[in-house]
Amino acid sequence: MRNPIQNERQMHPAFKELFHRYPTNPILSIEDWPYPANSVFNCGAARLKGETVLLIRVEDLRGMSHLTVARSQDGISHWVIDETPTFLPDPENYPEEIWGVEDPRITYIDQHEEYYFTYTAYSAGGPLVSLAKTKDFVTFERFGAILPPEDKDAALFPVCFHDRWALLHRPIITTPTSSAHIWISFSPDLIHWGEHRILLRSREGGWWDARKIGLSPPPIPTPEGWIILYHGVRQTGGGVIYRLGIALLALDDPTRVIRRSDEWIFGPREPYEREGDVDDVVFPCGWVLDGDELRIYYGGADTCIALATGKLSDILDYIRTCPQPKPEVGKRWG
Ligand code: BMA
Repeated sequence: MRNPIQNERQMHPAFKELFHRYPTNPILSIEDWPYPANSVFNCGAARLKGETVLLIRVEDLRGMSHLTVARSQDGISHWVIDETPTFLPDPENYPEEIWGVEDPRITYIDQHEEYYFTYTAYSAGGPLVSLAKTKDFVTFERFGAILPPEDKDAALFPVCFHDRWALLHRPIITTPTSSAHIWISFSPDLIHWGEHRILLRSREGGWWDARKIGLSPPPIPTPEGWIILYHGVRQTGGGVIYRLGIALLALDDPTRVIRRSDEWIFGPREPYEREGDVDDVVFPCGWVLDGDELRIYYGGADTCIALATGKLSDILDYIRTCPQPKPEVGKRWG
């Protein structure tokens, strides 16, 4: 058990919070579940017919994950949770799902009038990126594995760039330094992916996002560019800390990073983020934009689901003050 004083750590009053935690967080936890399971956490989010739909990672009592849908009118309370698992692993037809399905990220594709979601399939060879689609979060169509292991933290852009779809994802490169960066790849049909390149690098040394970063929710378009939120993983003597940073990509060319925050903008602070199955983790896979309000749904300590809200206009004001990273041209792959 941690020292409770540590759990109540507050930021300096001069620190301007971009995201405010919902006061009665967590908004969903295992106590709310209609069937026995271990934990509910990282979830994708979407709006469907005026409701907020969460596609939630549920870890069962064997340790393997499936996805279950919860719906709410206000996106905060009175969640109606499917009585049984909504999207179970299907290892007979999709052997890559043998150890479960995890961490969905949902993108509504206007052109197809359907929700596509990437998720992590936990294969015997490691995690990889799979894709499925749905119109209603009741019936689903799988496309199977779209990228081989080890790769995860993937999300689609909702539009094409010069007739090609774009995907952000995070392969692991096994080198002596074992770096893990965010990559971007392109596809003519959402199934076959190529033109791979590194988009955003994990930093080195003492940085909060040294060695390992990964995309959090799918990119959001704004007149100034695509906003991406990503998690950075800091390895410490006491374990890992998952925090969030932000970046802006050019609207017409998502391979171009315009801004990237040096500092993290959100990190574990409250007890439900600091203590759980995996301590010190905030892990959003979904967000919903409603006017100027951005609602972020995140897993707390791999144990519950919490909500934080921010203003898109404040986030853009902040991003404009962030440094412009050097272009990737000529840098090594790794
Ligand atoms: C990452 C993913 C997430 C998880 C996080 C912290 O690698 O597996 O699903 O929330 O680790 O344990």
